[in-house]
Amino acid sequence: MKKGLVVKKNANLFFVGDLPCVARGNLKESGIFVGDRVEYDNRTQTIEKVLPRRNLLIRPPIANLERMLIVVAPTPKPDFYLVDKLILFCQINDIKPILVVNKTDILKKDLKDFIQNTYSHLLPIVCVSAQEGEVNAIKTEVKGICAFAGQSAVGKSSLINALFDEEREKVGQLSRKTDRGKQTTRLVSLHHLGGKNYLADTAGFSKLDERLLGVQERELGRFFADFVPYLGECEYNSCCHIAEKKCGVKQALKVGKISEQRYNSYVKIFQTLKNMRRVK
Ligand SMILES: Nc1nc2c(ncn2[C@@H]2O[C@H](COP(=O)(O)OP(=O)(O)O)[C@@H](O)[C@H]2O)c(=O)[nH]1
Ligand SMILES: [Mg+2]
Ligand SMILES: [Zn+2]
Repeated sequence: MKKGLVVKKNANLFFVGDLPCVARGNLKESGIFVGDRVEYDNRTQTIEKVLPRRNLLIRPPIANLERMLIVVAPTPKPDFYLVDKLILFCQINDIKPILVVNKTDILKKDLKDFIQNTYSHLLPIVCVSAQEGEVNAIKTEVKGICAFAGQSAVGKSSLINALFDEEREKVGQLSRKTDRGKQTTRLVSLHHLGGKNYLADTAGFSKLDERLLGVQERELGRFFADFVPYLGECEYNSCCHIAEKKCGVKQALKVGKISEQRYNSYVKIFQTLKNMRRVK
């Protein structure tokens, strides 16, 4: 029996590398995902077994994700609330986040400075331009199974095409309103970048629903890596860092050690989670 990686799924066919395979009779097809490591018989082209996973994401459907490359760009107007939600999602699911700033050909200094000041202490930042073909900085960040995430039209598909120097993903189609429906159902496939390194283009993370975070609002603070050093200075262990008087996080915000962007995202996620629980 051989071991391999599912890089693409097409109806009932699973591609283990280049080899199209079907699932063995008692294996549910709905239980095999792109990113799964499997045991397969290359003679009968049958997947016999799915090996244990490190994680499994449902939207987009992908297994064993190790790194998420969160893409932002000057256009469309950056949604840093989405960036903060994606970073949080990575923290919760033990995925390493990386920030990719695309379209540096039109990037203004103000935005670049804001991104550096807000995020450089939290995660690696790489600056690229799919249009100019300056994308090599991404390659060093792709280790294991990785996926792009971010708003529609920031250039994720363009980056894939620039990285592989051929048209592998459709560019621009998502910005048309009529194609909105397509983006969430689109299939995910892993592009091989050499060795054990793979990169997926995804559209499913473009609006991360707070419900998918799977945490209670009171647990949130410890998933904000930039809050953690100050949690010990809160008066109460159960501090929400919002209305309390003696709060390490609010003090750090006041003296500029925590950015307003990050704090505002925290409050917004906190309130959203709280309200969701109320209507349940
Ligand atoms: N100026 C500029 N435009 C880009 C760059 N990369 C992508 N675009 C444009 O951004 C639009 C959306 O690109 P696309 O790859 O479809 O974005 P996606 O929705 O994130 O996959 C297209 O019109 C691209 O031509 C870049 O580096 N610079
Ligand atoms: Mg795309
Ligand atoms: Zn506090």
